[in-house]
Amino acid sequence: MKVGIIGLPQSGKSTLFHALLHGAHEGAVPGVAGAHHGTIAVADPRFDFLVQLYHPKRVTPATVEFIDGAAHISAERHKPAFGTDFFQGIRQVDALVHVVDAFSGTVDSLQAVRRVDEELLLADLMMVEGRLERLEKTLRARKDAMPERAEHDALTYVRGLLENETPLRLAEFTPDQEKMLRSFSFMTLKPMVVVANMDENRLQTDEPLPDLQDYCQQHGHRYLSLCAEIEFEITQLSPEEEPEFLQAMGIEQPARFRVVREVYDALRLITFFTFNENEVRAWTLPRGSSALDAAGRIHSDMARGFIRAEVLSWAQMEHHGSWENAKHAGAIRLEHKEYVVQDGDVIFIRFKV
Ligand SMILES: Nc1nc2c(ncn2[C@@H]2O[C@H](COP(=O)(O)OP(=O)(O)OP(=O)(O)O)[C@@H](O)[C@H]2O)c(=O)[nH]1
Ligand SMILES: [Mg+2]
Repeated sequence: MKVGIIGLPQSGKSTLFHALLHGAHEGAVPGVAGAHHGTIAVADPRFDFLVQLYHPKRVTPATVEFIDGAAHISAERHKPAFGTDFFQGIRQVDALVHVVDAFSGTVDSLQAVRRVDEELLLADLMMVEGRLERLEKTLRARKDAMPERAEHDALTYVRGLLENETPLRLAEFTPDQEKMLRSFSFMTLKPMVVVANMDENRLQTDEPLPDLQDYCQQHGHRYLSLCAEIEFEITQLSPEEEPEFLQAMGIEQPARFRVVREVYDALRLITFFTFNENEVRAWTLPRGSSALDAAGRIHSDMARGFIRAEVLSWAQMEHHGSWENAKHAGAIRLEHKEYVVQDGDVIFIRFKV
């Protein structure tokens, strides 16, 4: 999964990026000037619990790739210039983290978020108009060109939405429309987490930016506030120092947990776990996926030869302390293909090929 970090110049994108990486390796993004990326293991106490329990030879956590600086905005902070290369590095990301300066006192954070949102909307509108023009040319020549007609109708609907300043993530589409629109990688269709980058001294006051929070709610953005600078400091601490520092700062969880959780929620993703003596592994699936989807995620043979899934809910896993105890207590369920996988399920697929 890829997440693009965007925002106006000097809003704290790189500071947050490094806080999220938590020392993980970073590299330049080929072909995108100034952009960096890095992949982190998704921190998950449930995963750590399983690793402690089974001491497998190999551990494979879920991962997220973050890209910083791919959305290129030049010029000074009050008059940002969105170049034609603005979207170069973020077209293909799954979600956006939008960092806004709420620390310097010189930026109206609501306006800043609006400004970038407008730009994303305009980019979608331009793309739609370009495509519509070409479709109309085709349709003038061949009135009965069917797939073109359907695409034209769907894009006309999309254009109407965008002209009304409705981000596409708020719109309702039929499954057919959704499928057709996927190839456009529309920016306003991407889930977004707005991160208000707070001044270190205002972190502990509650409900700091109600206007921005309202705006986010109305536009389908997730919202969270943090102080990127402090989050970066946290990455410099030893594991022993961290809890004390967090407590002193009144931070319940560091950003690398919170941001990733919001992104997962925004993308409607869930995690399930598998284990044996060789490997403990976390897997990511769209919410609503079936046991058969889970099997297919692990191996196509498992999906083909699927018999049953043995499933232990995370609550039961915690309650019994191990798979084996849960088994003795009869807490492991046998589920069919259609079973809807729940976040945190520990799954063992029975299959035959
Ligand atoms: N006080 C304070 N300063 C911050 C915070 N986050 C970032 N800064 C400062 O803001 C400046 C810009 O931070 P960066 O992380 O480089 O911002 P950026 O968005 O990556 O900047 P560009 O890549 O140039 O657009 C730096 O001087 C940071 O030290 C914060 O939470 N509090
Ligand atoms: Mg930067």
